[in-house]
This record gives sequence, structure tokens and C-alpha cells, in this order.
Amino acid sequence: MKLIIAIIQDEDASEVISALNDKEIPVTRLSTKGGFLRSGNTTLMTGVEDDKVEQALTAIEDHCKARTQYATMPSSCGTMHGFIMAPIEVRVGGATVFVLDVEQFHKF
Ligand code: 2BA
Repeated sequence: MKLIIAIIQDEDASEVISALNDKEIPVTRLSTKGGFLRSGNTTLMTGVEDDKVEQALTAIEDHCKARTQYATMPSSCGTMHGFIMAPIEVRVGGATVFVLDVEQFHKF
């Protein structure tokens, strides 16, 4: 058995969850925040038998789009005024996915 942890964008979450449910793959949705942009994203946790891992990954890949976001970061302007806030373009991925071996799985 594997545990798939997928960090995706909020906008894609409903479609990914529906696609997983259609394949009878259970999923838990967590509201999370990225450490770099400090804005909300969604983390999905799904425990699946090994033979369903590819189906789960396909559902995630097919429904997650990369998008460009703009973040305001402190940047040195090289003058005595010190720092200015400079908008930077950040490409946020479709999905960041970890696949872990599950040592034990219980439902009590
Ligand atoms: P954030 O940490 O908010 O990062 C958003 C996007 O900012 C990243 O997109 C990447 O394009 C950029 N970025 C992140 N750290 C950066 C840095 N130090 N310098 C310049 N640009 C940086 P993604 O790579 O697609 O990541 C999307 C979200 O997935 C991340 O949100 C974070 O929540 C999670 N994530 C990505 N890689 C991870 C990892 N190795 N471990 C845990 N979470 C990860």
C-alpha cells in the first residue's frame, strides 16, 4: 500500500477529488499554505493499494494546471532607502506529489 500526498492549487481541488472518487479512490483534503508564497493551497492524502497508484497519479496530473502568480518580495534597491517591495512572477506547479510506502494501515 502507498500513501500519496499531493500539494495542489485550491482551484483544482474539486475536480481532482471528483476524479479520484469516480475511480473509487478515497481521499482526505487538507487546507494548507505554501511556505514561499504564504498563500492557501490544498494538500490531498490518499491511501491506495499498489495497483491503483498509477490511476491516482493520472487523476491528479490530468486535473492540475500550472499557473502564474505574482508575489511581492522585499528587494534591495541599492540606495540609501534600503528595501522596496518588488513584484515577482512565480510559476506554481500543477501538483507536487510524494508517494510513500505504508508500513501499516488500520481502520478501527
Ligand atoms: P509555495 O512554497 O508557496 O511555493 C509556490 C511556488 O513558488 C513554487 O511552486 C515555486 O515555483 C516557487 N518557489 C518555492 N520556493 C521558492 C524559492 N525558495 N525560491 C524561488 N521560488 C520558489 P511549486 O514548486 O509548484 O510548489 C507549490 C507548492 O507545493 C509550494 O507552495 C509548497 O506548498 C509545496 N511544495 C513544493 N515543493 C515542496 C517540497 N519539496 N516539500 C514540501 N512542499 C512542497
